[in-house]
Amino acid sequence: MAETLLEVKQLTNFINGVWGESGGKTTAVINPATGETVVEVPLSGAESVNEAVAAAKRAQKEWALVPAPQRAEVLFRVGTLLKERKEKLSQLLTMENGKVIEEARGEVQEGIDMAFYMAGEGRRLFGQTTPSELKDKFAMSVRAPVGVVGIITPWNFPIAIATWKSFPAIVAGNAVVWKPATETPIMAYELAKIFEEAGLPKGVINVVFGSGSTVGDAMVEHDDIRVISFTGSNDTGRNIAGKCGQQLKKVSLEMGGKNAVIVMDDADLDLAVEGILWSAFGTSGQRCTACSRVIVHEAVKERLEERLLVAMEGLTIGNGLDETIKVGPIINKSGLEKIKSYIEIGKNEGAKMLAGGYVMDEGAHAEGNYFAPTLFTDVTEDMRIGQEEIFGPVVSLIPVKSFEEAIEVNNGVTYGLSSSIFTGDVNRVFKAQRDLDTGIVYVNAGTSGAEIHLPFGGTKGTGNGHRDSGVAALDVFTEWKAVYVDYSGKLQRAQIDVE
Ligand code: UN1
Repeated sequence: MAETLLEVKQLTNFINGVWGESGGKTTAVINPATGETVVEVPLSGAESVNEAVAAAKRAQKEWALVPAPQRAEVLFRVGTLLKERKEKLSQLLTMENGKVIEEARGEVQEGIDMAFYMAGEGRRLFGQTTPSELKDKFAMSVRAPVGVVGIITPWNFPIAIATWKSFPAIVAGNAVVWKPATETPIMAYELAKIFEEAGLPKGVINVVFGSGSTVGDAMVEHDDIRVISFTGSNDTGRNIAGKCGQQLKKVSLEMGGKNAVIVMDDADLDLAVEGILWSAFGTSGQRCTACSRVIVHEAVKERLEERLLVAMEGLTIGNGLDETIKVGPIINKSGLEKIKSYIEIGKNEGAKMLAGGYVMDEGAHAEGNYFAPTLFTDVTEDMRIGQEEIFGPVVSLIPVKSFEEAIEVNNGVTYGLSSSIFTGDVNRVFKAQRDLDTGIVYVNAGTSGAEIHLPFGGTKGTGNGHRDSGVAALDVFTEWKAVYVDYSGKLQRAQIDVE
């Protein structure tokens, strides 16, 4: 199947508008549903990063001079091409990442939406005018591009997150060096081809495939990259932040969550079950926004458990290319091992396992990385399974006695990405949106499903105050420049010559 959708057996870097030669060191991209090799991806060295940065630096100077509405024209064309190729891209996405085809289509749609949304920014990129304290003087703040930006994207949303970062960077007049995850490089290859066809000048986007420790580090350490935008693991993010801090380099981090759905005693339980199922087991729990805790009022705990268990029985697990499958595989063997280890941790901590908890490796599941959707109950706040990100289809029920306790438990983790509450009480709705301490809050919906025109990101251990997506993304990829134009014809000193 991959052969018919993908014309190459080995991907190559895209630097200065030129596709590299095949050969050199590579690693295999494995379809997590079947164990088959889909394509080979290069493991580039630091010299490729140097080349890409040099190309980006040259290209950026010209690109920044192109009027923003014209820069946006390229994004309109990118959006149109993404739309035309939506089905092909979705199939390839399922093959490299494993997510079920319906979700893959949703993810490509996120990229299409982002293209048209950010293209619209080409006619806005709003700055501000402000009165000057002096006569015959004009003051304004404009958004200036930062120059060359480095983006490092994860395997769980290989196209959506890449578009959240590259589109605002490009429309704002920057050039990009992009390191996609080696597990899912096909989306990067396809998106780079689309940029090329859409007429983006050479060097404005450069793709360098390779490992975090070589390519990622070289990007982080390169003096000419002025911003790093990273989505991925907490350890890597902290490491990047440390290095960028030393170099006074701007860094935007998005590093996961321990997101909870709160189910109050007055909740519509059937709706809550649907919301939990979708956000806990969609993408096999491999979303930063995945629900991995359910904080449930004790009055409805048993009823919720019963209904969840029934609903979980209806989850079909397998190759996501089959339209009837609801839950796909785990990205790789080490992902599976991590999930397995948390099952042991949960059991040892005394949590009660009501369903799942095992690797599925028989029959149709023999070749892929499948894990049975798992439900723990009687989890307490202090347990590791209630605190740490598992990144798999494992959800922990934590019973509470009141609304106030639910909020406290929700906020009692180191992460702060997304939270949700199911309740029919309007007062609780407004209190919850104020008191839940995450960057994203849902009412009567699960914890996932962010829309591209709103800010995406979180508080505490999730990030460092920046946001992807939405207009807020422009803050990452631009510098505010204060511009004063004095038309009085004389020297006017601020603070001093004020009458
Ligand atoms: C992520 O998991 O890092 O809100 C991104 C959502 C998706 C994006 C998730 N739109 O679940």
